[in-house]
Amino acid sequence: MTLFHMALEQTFLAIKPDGVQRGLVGEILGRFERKGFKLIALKQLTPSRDLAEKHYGVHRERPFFGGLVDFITSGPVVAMVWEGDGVIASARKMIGATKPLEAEPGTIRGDLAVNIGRNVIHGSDGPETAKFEISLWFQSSELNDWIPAEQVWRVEE
Ligand code: 3AN
Repeated sequence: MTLFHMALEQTFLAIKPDGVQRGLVGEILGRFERKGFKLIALKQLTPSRDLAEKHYGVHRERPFFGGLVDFITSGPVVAMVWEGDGVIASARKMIGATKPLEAEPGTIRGDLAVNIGRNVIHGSDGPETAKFEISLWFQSSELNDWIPAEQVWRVEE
């Protein structure tokens, strides 16, 4: 049996207050579990304004920034780190387009959302963003390093 380590990526995902309020946490977690990604960290928190403004810093000048920060700080968010091959782009595909009406059926937003300001979930859009967002939302001690039995099957040749 040959064992080797694949180049794994990590991404930051967050179920926004609308997803939590609508009882979609289990549905969303299940999609990433069933896909085969590995859950590295998970917590529920109501973000501070400071955290939200840093997270959405690139949108600071946009007209919707104030409303976006108000919304994301309005209640509990489920923050997660997921790991896997190509997980950053794959999670974005599974999430779907920013505008839910443009998101394909089968995606989270395509199936579960209609409103751009209430689009259920956030996912990092690239490797640099993922690194920044993981370190913004989590302490390194909150990230769990573990090997699912399934990964041992996958690396067998
Ligand atoms: P995504 O979440 O798909 O990466 P971004 O990064 O362009 O999309 O936007 C971040 C968040 O800002 C979106 N998830 C959405 O909630 C909100 N947003 C983006 N564009 C608008 C808009 N035109 N009006 C209201 N909210 C918006």
